[in-house]
Amino acid sequence: MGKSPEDKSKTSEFFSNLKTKTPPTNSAGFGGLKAAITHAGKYMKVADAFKISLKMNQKGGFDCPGCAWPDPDDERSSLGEYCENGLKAMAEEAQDKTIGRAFFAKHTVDELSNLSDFEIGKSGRIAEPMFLAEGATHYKPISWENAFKKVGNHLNALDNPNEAIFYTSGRTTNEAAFLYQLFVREFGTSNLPDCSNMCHEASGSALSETLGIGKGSVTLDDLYKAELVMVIGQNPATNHPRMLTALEKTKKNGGQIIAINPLPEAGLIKFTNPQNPIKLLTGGTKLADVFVPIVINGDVAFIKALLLKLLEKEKSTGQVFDTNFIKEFTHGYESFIEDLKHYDFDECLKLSGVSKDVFNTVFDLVLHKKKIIICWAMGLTQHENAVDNIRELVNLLLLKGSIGKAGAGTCPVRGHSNVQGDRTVGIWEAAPQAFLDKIEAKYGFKPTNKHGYSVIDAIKAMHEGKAKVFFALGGNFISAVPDTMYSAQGLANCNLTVHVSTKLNRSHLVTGKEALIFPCLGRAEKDYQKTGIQTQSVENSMGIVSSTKGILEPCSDALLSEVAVVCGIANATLKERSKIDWLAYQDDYNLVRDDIQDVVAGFQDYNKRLKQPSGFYLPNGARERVFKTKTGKANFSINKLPKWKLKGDELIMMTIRSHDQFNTTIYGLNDRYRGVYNERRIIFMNREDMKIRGLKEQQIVNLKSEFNGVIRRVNKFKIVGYDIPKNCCATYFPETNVLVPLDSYAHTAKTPASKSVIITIETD
Ligand SMILES: Nc1nc2c(c(=O)[nH]1)N[C@H]1C(S)=C(S)[C@@H](COP(=O)(O)OP(=O)(O)OC[C@H]3O[C@@H](n4cnc5c(=O)[nH]c(N)nc54)[C@H](O)[C@@H]3O)O[C@H]1N2
Ligand SMILES: Nc1nc2c(c(=O)[nH]1)N[C@H]1C(S)=C(S)[C@@H](COP(=O)(O)OP(=O)(O)OC[C@H]3O[C@@H](n4cnc5c(=O)[nH]c(N)nc54)[C@H](O)[C@@H]3O)O[C@H]1N2
Ligand SMILES: [Mo]
Repeated sequence: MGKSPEDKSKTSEFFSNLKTKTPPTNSAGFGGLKAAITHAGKYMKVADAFKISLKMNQKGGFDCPGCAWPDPDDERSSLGEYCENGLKAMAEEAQDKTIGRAFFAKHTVDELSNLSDFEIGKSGRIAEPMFLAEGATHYKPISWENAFKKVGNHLNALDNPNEAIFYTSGRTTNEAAFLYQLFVREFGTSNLPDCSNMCHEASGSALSETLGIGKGSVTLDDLYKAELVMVIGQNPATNHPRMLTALEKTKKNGGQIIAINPLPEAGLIKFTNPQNPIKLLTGGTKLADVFVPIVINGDVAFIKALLLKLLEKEKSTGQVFDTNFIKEFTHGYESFIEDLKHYDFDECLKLSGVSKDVFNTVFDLVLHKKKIIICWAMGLTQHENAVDNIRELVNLLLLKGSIGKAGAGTCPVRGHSNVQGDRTVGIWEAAPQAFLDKIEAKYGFKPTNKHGYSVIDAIKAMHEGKAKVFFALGGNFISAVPDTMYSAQGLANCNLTVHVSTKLNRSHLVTGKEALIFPCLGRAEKDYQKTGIQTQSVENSMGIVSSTKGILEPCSDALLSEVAVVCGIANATLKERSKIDWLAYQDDYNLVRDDIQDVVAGFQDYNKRLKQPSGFYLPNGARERVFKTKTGKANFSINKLPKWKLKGDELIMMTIRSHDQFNTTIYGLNDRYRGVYNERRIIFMNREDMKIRGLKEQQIVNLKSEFNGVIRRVNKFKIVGYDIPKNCCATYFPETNVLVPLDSYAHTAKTPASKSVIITIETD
């Protein structure tokens, strides 16, 4: 009898040798460079590492798959526009170890699931397509042709196209993503959940409603020109290291920075640019002028406190708000102010957990600034009231007229390198009718306008037996989603699960009755097709579309590009009933871009403009003060304080990334900037909270979450006392995804609330 899907989805409960040090305040510098080079040297050929570091994010080079931070339009560092974690991401992808039939013959699926995520990832790049038959213990090789047929047969055997789910992770390029959604829509469904549903969906919802565009409004140049940058709920030193170079420039130009975060994250406080040799020697730049140690989910309360004081000052001086902007460009000001007046300043400040002194410093900084940028990431989007968090920030920007002018605006810092582009070209379970009409006009079939499943709905559908085929273009679904046990059962209910992947991950081990692994080329690899080596394109966090072209030889001859996989499946599934010549696209990606330009707004002359060294900007209404909302104006919104309350010994827990991981890919077991070494099964706790509960440093505890009467548990975590506000705690994602309730998600956006999980600590 094999292991149950739930057991296979669990991360292993063994400990390494936890060591802790006082966390540094500074980031990058020599330590960062050294860590990057040592890491790359361990897993890839030195010559390849060197080649990669010089070409990464250069004009005409390839786009780092590490994050979505933009590259400077003009000057780029000759030392390479990369960072420690970008190089680590590349080393993972370009590692020279491969696994194929011999590896899978040696290890059963059950056996592999006993490994930690760190070990699974280190197995190597997948070298050939593999198939797991019903009831089998081992994956076996399969030809591409037979594999495509298998997918086609399963899809065509469904009673209804809506019984299939097509997930996307955000590394997929525009070309592959466009073809994928086109195939899914021609097949007859809009079940296109993607990682964005778990990431910035709340930003998209809030920004579309208030500003008429689900993306940020600023460019890098705006960041350099801002008088004030607020960085909220984001840990750039680890997750967007090149952002710190931009913030360094903000400071140099006289701008100021406020960091709002439960943790005093290194780098936000001080940063040494690894590409500036003088700074390496002199010890870096102080970044944040003020650090606000907010309690988890205290953001709406804090911003409301700020709005209340600004309103008071506006009433007495008339010089705080941008009244001309408010009159000309906004809607809903009066009702917003009316609502705001009902709140009590002291109560809001108390809820935020911030001291009066820190508040006053922030208030003085915000009061007279006219060019404000607010940057945020998962610390704001992964709560039940995530949409409110972001709308409240928009209220602040609108009052200050800080939108649609140089040095001001919204900056949701995106995660995956092309997550924004994927949505732009149609990976959307709720695509607008105008987009569907364009598809119909171009291809002559009518795409369904019924909204498809988002991630949460997809999990429920699989669990309830309403979905039978799960297909993933990239990603690691089982480890990324909430409520691991419930989700594992959902996947196991499927007849077929398919993953297009570069590397082995847990989702290949928690399978449907049958399973396929499709190995694909990574970003750094050359994509050889009939018309030569292909170029692809991606869109970064600031709406710039640029080209990316691999430079290394593929790690195996049996790999296909994602474009070729999608074309192969579309061809094998739709056959004569398709109106599209699928196989033509894979020979020449220029043809895909010609189609995108006809269907998606803003892509005119796509092939030509992609040749421009820095790519091109997509249109952005908010940047021009053209607000495409229902009212035709920028909308103020009314947001309430969050309702949750802790009972008894409960704590509120955020699940965060360590410095040594990319989402579910674990590079190593250290979290250098937080002073943690050799271990991931830890819980960061406030030292007073530990004392009250009689808990000691490094004590082993179990964690329990209770939501709507359902209890979820995860065992064996070591306590690390940390500088975190009282009643708050933090653990790493994905080890504690088991505790995140499926039904706890952001209203409107359905982003899982993985930064506000209510837990209790158990000792046995
Ligand atoms: N090296 C590396 N780079 C990455 C990734 C990676 O895993 N590794 N992941 C990529 C992806 S997909 C994404 S989405 C981004 C993620 O980038 P981040 O959002 O920076 O990642 P998280 O670790 O989730 O960090 C959330 C931050 O928000 C804070 N926070 C948590 N709750 C709250 C709150 O209630 N209020 C406030 N104000 N702060 C809060 C946490 O202390 C933490 O500093 O990074 C991208 N880049
Ligand atoms: N508790 C908790 N859960 C979270 C989060 C959190 O903060 N807390 N964050 C959420 C967020 S922001 C996100 S974005 C999701 C991430 O969810 P996903 O995007 O699903 O997960 P990743 O870990 O980024 O996916 C890694 C896998 O992608 C494959 N891969 C890598 N490169 C390529 C490529 O070029 N092509 C293909 N086809 N495959 C490739 C590799 O096999 C690798 O194992 O997780 C979410 N889950
Ligand atoms: Mo993300």
